[in-house]
Amino acid sequence: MLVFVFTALSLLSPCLATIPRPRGVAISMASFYKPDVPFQCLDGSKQVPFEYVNDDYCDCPDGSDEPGTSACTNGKFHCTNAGYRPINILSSRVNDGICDCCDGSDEWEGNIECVNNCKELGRKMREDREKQMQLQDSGYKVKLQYMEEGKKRRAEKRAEMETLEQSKVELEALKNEVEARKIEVEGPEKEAKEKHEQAWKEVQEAKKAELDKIKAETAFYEMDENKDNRVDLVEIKAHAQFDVDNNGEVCDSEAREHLEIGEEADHVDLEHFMEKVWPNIRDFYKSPAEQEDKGDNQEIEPKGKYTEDDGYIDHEEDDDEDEFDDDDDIDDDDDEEENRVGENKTGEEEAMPEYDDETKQLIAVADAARKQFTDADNALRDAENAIRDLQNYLNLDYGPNEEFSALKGNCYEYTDREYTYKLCGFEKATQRPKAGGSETTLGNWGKWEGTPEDKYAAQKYENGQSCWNGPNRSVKVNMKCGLENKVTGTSEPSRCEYAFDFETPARCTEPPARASDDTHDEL
Ligand code: MAN
Repeated sequence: MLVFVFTALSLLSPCLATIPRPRGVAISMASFYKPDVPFQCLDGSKQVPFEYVNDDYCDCPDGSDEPGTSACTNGKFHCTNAGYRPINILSSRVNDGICDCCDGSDEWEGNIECVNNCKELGRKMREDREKQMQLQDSGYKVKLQYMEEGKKRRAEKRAEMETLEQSKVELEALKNEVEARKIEVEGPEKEAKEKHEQAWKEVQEAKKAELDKIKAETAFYEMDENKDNRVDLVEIKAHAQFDVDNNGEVCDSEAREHLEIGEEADHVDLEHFMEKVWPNIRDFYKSPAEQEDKGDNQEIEPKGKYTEDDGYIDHEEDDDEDEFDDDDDIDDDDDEEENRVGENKTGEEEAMPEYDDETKQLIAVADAARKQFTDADNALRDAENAIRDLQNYLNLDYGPNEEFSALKGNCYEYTDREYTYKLCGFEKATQRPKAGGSETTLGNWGKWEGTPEDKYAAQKYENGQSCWNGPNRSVKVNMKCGLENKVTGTSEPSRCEYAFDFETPARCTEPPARASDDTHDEL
């Protein structure tokens, strides 16, 4: 069947009205289909008589001779769709019983009745477009504010940075100055403290030596059973602790060995005892009371001595006063029973006496210098930290006009069935199970990752917590124009690789003038 219909365009456009066109041909292609001349297949492969166009027989390899029928499998049918968008469909769909064109022109045989809903679709399209324009319009206004604020913020940060760089130089100089002063005054302070401490140590050692002497004398008189101011073999043999070979008795040689005397002697006097015997036995010597296991906790105190002239004599208190033995000393008590070197009455370490006034003064000066140094050091560190923060801010790319800086320091949440996701702009993205549990870092700010033409279409947050047997988590944030900053959706397209949809005014563009409307091109 020969099908050849010309579309009348005379009502719409006087210049196009003169070009009739076969069914299924777009206006732009009408000039290739001239009724009076043979038709040249559009691929240039051959020429056929014009009557062959739309004669329901496929002549051209590219199907261009049958734009209005389904004869060629590779042909294209053009739907004019007046009031909506013109489209090309595969000509195999012509008269296939399905309405593909909104004007119904593909079903011209009438096998099915198509409703022309192009106008309705056109209206809807214009409404959507209008909404989009309004969105872009309003969003762009916010974006302009973002741009202004972002630029201002960058300028402020730069200025702040300059000021801080300047004060850093000053703070460094100050720190060096107070450090030198600190070193200078710490020298005399150290010297004075060491002098004081050395003196204290010497006193302690003297006291210890004195106590040891008392212990030695006590031991001597304890062992001197017959009180003849000598310790002889018999007396030492009475002490089982000198039974070196543990055979149950202290034999002569063991006694002599301990007394450090040869075969010819059988006793020692106090002087020999103190010098030769006591150093060897002081660590294990037990008084008779201790030997009987009754006096474990008894203090060892000088018990006095017998002299041939005076009988029993008490040990005197120390004769020499030292610089630390003043009246206030905690150990300076009449009740000597409980005094021990280095310990006070309660058995605690005896505290070193206060420094003298001169040393105290040196310490005060050094303390003040140390404080000045610490303050200067802290101030310098604060400045360095602030500079680092500013540097981090300034190093980031907030878009061509700083518009994305509005996202910096702000977080946005989105909750789906299982998790609450959070995006903190230019910082990180996290995931927290709704049912409770710890937060998982999905990624830290990485880079812009849009297309080469549109770099700011997406952000990448990377190096999040590692996925079991998988990659470190990461998030791609796809950004589009919206009236406010918000995450509008999240997904995990592949395990531990997440995608967030994010709306922000920063992505809105200045809408073009509203004049153009491509629905009218074939009206
Ligand atoms: C957690 C979540 C999921 C992720 C699995 C991988 O359950 O982070 O999103 O797919 O770990 O094991």
